[in-house]
Amino acid sequence: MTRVLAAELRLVALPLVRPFRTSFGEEREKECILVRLETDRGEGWGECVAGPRPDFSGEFNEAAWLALRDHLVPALLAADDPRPEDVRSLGGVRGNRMAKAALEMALLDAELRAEGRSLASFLGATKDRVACGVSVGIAGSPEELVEQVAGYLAEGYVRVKLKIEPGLDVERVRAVRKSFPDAALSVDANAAYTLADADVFRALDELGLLMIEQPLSHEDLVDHAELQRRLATPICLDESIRSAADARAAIALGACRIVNVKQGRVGGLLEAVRVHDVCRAQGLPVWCGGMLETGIGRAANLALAALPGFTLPGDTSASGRYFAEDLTEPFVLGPGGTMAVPTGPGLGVEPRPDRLRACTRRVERIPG
Ligand code: OSB
Ligand code: MG
Repeated sequence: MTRVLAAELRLVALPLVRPFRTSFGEEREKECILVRLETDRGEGWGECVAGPRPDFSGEFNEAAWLALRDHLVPALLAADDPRPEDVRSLGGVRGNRMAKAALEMALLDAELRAEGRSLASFLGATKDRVACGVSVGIAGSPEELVEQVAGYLAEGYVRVKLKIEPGLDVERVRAVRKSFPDAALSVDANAAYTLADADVFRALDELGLLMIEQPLSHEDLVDHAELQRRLATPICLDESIRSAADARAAIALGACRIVNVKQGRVGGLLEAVRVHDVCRAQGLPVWCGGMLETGIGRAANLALAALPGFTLPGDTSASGRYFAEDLTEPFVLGPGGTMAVPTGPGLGVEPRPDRLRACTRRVERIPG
């Protein structure tokens, strides 16, 4: 039995160590909403993966703030004994998955902390360390890209994902492949291509890539299936998979052979486990994606990535790949390019008060 007494929404911003450019835009800082729940059993923290603009998804920070403040949090405060599994249909709210995921994370954190149980153990983790890859933004030049990749490989990352967009693709990836013939490489197009880009895909198919992530529109599973039939390289879906039902549809259509699981994109950790379960039952490998999270969301991602179906390295990079100073104690890359899964109760991490103060743009408390 848990009673939620109040919620606090907090907009934070952290400068990125280097700009992160994708096919849909460039970020110089990480701006996101943190949720802190006060319950009769203690507090819990959640992080929303939405960004400042509706580009990766239709959700963005100002909209997620309103969805939380005016709809989701009031419904949570009105509920008797709200369970984490209730959050997906809380208040009859449709969509707004990233906002719901943040709230679910905070509720799980509060409950698990009260029980003294780690999130990883609750979700069904079978590993205490996870293999880590790194996602490399579109660089200023091929030379700059090769230099960045060299740095990440030297740090120990076991898989490198290159962001691509039309015109900044085959030549860039070839340059990296030539410099690192044996590296585990993948590319992520963030939905920037169409089936008319057959030449690009034919060329990428020759470069020994682990996968091509979200090449086509987030809404087009049929075209992804058509493209997958033409390629030897597995397609991995990210934006297209918003639920376990989407994963079932994508697999049934042959639209992908790998799935990127992001708890925020699918509406929470519990749905992320269901996506994992669907894929595992069908024999598809999954891996844990990222949204440049602070240490709060990173802790949740690492717990998820410790489930048995996460057989490929994730975008779960160390704090230092993103921030000079994280909100939490920093996550660091360890032996063999692996990172430790947090073992403390709940998320196993907390924001440092000094860092919270330094990074906060706005706070609003919603009393019960
Ligand atoms: O498509 O995976 C993506 C970051 C923001 C939005 C979308 C994506 C990404 C990344 C970064 O690739 C992954 C990370 O290091 O967190
Ligand atoms: Mg992606």
